[in-house]
Amino acid sequence: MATIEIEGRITKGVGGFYYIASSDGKIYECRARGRFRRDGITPLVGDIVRCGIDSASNTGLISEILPRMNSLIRPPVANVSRIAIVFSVVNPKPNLFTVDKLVTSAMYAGVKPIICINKTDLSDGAEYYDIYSRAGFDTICLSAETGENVDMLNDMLIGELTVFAGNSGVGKSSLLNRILRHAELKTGEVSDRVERGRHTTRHSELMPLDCGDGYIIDTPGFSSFSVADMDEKQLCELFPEFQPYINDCGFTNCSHTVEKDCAVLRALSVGKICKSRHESYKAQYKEILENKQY
Ligand SMILES: Nc1nc2c(ncn2[C@@H]2O[C@H](COP(=O)(O)OP(=O)(O)O)[C@@H](O)[C@H]2O)c(=O)[nH]1
Ligand SMILES: [Mg+2]
Ligand SMILES: [Zn+2]
Repeated sequence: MATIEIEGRITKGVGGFYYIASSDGKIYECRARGRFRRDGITPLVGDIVRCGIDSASNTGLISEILPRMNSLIRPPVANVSRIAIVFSVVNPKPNLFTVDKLVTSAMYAGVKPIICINKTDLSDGAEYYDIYSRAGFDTICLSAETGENVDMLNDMLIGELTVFAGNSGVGKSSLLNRILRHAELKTGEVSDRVERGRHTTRHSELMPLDCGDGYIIDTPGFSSFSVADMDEKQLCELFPEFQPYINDCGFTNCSHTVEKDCAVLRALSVGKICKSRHESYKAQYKEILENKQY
């Protein structure tokens, strides 16, 4: 029995089987070696792995997981390089607290967000574009309905492993149907509810970009990451637009919420920092402190 060594990426995991896309364009079905379980290691979708494959059956065993760049808990996926945070200008109208929580979670995971302002065929997204582009994020106004600027988003996904996040109804599935030629994701709120129910037994799956270089992960209903163990002192570091100011505050332990001699609050008062972003900062700061008390 001939065994060949391959290296590839886990694109799907179901019931102890992992599907590995190797650079030769093939998909191999593998199990993990018992050693991983004994060591408390679970291979994740997104992992780059080495496997020993039986060339007769094209199945085999994962022998090694290469070091991870990062890993998310929900969805459970490793080596995420971008998080596309989707919201719509209307229907549903944006909840910037929710958006900013996702932005902070992405920053905490060390992943650069792409802010996707969808449904701009229905209403101008300029107000939101201004907030997020000025804060230093890659920001796109687009429409899954008309296709406007979808190619711009597409270009940003090349070579990346991107998680799509955002509330139900904002148009994630519609965008993915535009981006992925072969995708036929269900759209609309009713089917979304069905999908969510089904998702409890379904596993995350990477979908390859049409160009072959890059993956998207489809996670129905997914809307927030866990920031449970974050320290409130770290929080300001996750707001890129605060960075030019935080060293000029009067107190070294400035919380940038109420202090008199706070350079962040000064920048806010002259409009150099957007109000909604600072409101979100204060709300997140409070939430972290409240969670700490238990
Ligand atoms: N007018 C308009 N409607 C959209 C757009 N994108 C999505 N929709 C609609 O919004 C609803 C929810 O879209 P869906 O893709 O299922 O959202 P998801 O829950 O985030 O996956 C559907 O009825 C879509 O047809 C858009 O850019 N413009
Ligand atoms: Mg959907
Ligand atoms: Zn301050």
